[in-house]
Amino acid sequence: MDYNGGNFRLRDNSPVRNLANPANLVLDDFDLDDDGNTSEPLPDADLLDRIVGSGPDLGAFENQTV
Ligand SMILES: [Ca+2]
Ligand SMILES: [Ca+2]
Repeated sequence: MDYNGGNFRLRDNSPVRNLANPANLVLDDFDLDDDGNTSEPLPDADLLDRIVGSGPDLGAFENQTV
């Protein structure tokens, strides 16, 4: 969204949304998002859902807009 300002979240229209391979995601073994579910993928860097839309986004932050 704002590279120079240090905001590395993806814009809604970013071409790299949904491009990551879900097979490469690591499980949330330590339940970092504290929702009691350790069989889901590790949350993103904001501790929000790692997969929104048709697949995980490239980068540390998942765009949460469907
Ligand atoms: Ca996505
Ligand atoms: Ca969890």
